[in-house]
Amino acid sequence: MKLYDAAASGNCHKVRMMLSMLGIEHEVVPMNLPGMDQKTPQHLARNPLGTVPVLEDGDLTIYDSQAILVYLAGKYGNESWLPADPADQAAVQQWLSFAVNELWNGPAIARAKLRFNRDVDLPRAQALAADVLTIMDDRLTGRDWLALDHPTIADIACYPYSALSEEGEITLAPYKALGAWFKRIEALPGYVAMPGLGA
Ligand SMILES: N[C@@H](CCC(=O)N[C@@H](CS)C(=O)NCC(=O)O)C(=O)O
Repeated sequence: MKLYDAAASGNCHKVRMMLSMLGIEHEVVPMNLPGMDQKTPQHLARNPLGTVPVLEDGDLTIYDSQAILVYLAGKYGNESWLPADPADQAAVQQWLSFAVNELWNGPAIARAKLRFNRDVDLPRAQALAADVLTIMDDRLTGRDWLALDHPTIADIACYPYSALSEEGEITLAPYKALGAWFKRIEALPGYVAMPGLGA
């Protein structure tokens, strides 16, 4: 299995965590995003959006970190990471969508401005981030995991960009339940850190 990866990418970090937690051997292919490796014809053939992560498993190529988590959990995980029950699946899917929409447009975009000088509306992203982190903190008050009563791919998908919020100059101090959840994720067997995250 091959992961086209960028070390500073939270989306790639989700996949690195899942591969490690499931104990899946794989090769990491580092992509230089400022050097535009992701826009070469070879990579656009893997992913027409020209982004990472991309996973290759034999003849299968998958892009989008959420789609990759669904695949890895379904093919290589046990049912607890992505349950078969439709109501449970919907609960997980809500948070996968939250990862792509709210977490990306809030904390991830604020970080993109301050770490990578992306041309984005920083005050708007930071204001959205505060709303998004409040929603997560409220959800995690009195419960351990986002979607169900055990860890699922919803937790993996939502972790990197919420935990990296301070790189977008969004303080995490007020969000106590969120902070406790970060620690629970970081204690899961197979957790891997990335710069700015975890031990
Ligand atoms: N929804 C996609 C987003 C992928 C994405 O935007 N990846 C970024 C790195 S975090 C990227 O490749 N950026 C380079 C570019 O847009 O040229 C996912 O979850 O994988």
